[in-house]
Amino acid sequence: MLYHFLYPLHEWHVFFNVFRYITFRTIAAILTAGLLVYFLMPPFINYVKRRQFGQIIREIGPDHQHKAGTPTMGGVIIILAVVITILLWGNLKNFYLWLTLGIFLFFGFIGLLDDWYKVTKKKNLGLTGRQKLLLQALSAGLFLFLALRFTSFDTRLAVPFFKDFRPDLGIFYFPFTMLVIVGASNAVNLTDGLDGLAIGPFIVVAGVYMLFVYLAGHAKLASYLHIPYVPGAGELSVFCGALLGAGLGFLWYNAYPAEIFMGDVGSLSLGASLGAVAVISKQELLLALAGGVFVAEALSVMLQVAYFRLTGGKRIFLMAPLHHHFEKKGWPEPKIIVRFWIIAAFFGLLAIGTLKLR
Ligand code: 57M
Repeated sequence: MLYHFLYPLHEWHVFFNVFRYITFRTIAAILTAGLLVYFLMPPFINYVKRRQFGQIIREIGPDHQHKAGTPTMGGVIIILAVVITILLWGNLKNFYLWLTLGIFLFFGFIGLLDDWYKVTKKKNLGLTGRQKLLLQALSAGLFLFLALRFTSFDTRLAVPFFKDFRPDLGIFYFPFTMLVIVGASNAVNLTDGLDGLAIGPFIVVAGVYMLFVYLAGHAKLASYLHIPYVPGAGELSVFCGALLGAGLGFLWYNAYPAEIFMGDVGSLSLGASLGAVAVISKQELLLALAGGVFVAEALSVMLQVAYFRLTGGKRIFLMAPLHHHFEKKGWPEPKIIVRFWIIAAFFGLLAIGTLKLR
């Protein structure tokens, strides 16, 4: 909004020219979203405590009983902060911005239903796993359809390290897009099992895509770096800035010992937004590298379940997802969390490093 009101004033004074720059608005978005979460979270925590929307801890698995009753659904404030920030600093004429915001909100809504069902034990609200996956897949399909219909977006796949190999997936871009967005959403959801364990790597990946989507939307830089040029994608840098800022603000309260959990409303929306940005920037495969921690966590579950079924009950890990394995090995929670952050930082740097390997 500020962009639309203040940028035109540059004819009156050159200072207002600054509102045109994506870089300026991205930094403003980081600060705005971070401060909004920082100041809005404490009253929300008090509200959740008053309403007793505390986390229910399941019996099986590593002992988390001491966490029972911890306020959850902090993702509601993350979403609120990101929406306000985008309305303030985004170029609201950018269709990719609305598409990505739509995915962010829809996945958040699915997560909110789940969280609400858990904290209020209202059976009728809980979506089954299949219903959730179907809704998520359909929304990802609609996301791609609208991008193909109303922008210059195409179905050619960009492959990291191979600058000239751009296969056109055609109709298969739909299942591919669904896999990226639904996969990212559920991988973040699985990872969110220790204080700060999901939001730390999320901040790293949001930062990596803040850079990549800016470059993808910049004709000269995209050409120089041999990455696909996606006209208009640069505006999503402001969105990634809002995600990063809100993530930093949330980490302030989710850091061990957590005062609040993000809930499925947070993990599903945050993961899906990373998937959506990865698709628009045509850097989907890169997400598997930048989000290596999320991939490792999701993979550990798939391998554990498959091996369990194949061997009639044997396990590869002491418990999946991966963070539970280290808990079972006796690693203190803060040590697991910070070590996952360190690995996430390395994956993020590797992802940025691929820019020079094309
Ligand atoms: C998402 N949710 C946390 C919190 C957070 C197929 C199977 C692998 C699924 C998986 C599962 O149920 N995952 C759901 C993980 C939960 O966190 C809540 O959920 C939101 C995120 N979706 O925001 O509201 C618990 O995690 C802890 N937590 C923190 N700090 C945080 O900042 O300590 C969360 C955030 C919270 C809190 O204790 O209650 C979760 O772990 O459920 N299932 C599992 O992960 C289970 N694994 C398992 O069954 N493994 C089996 C098979 C199926 C692979 C095996 O290895 O043989 C484990 N999780 C739990 N208990 N809770 C073990 C059993």
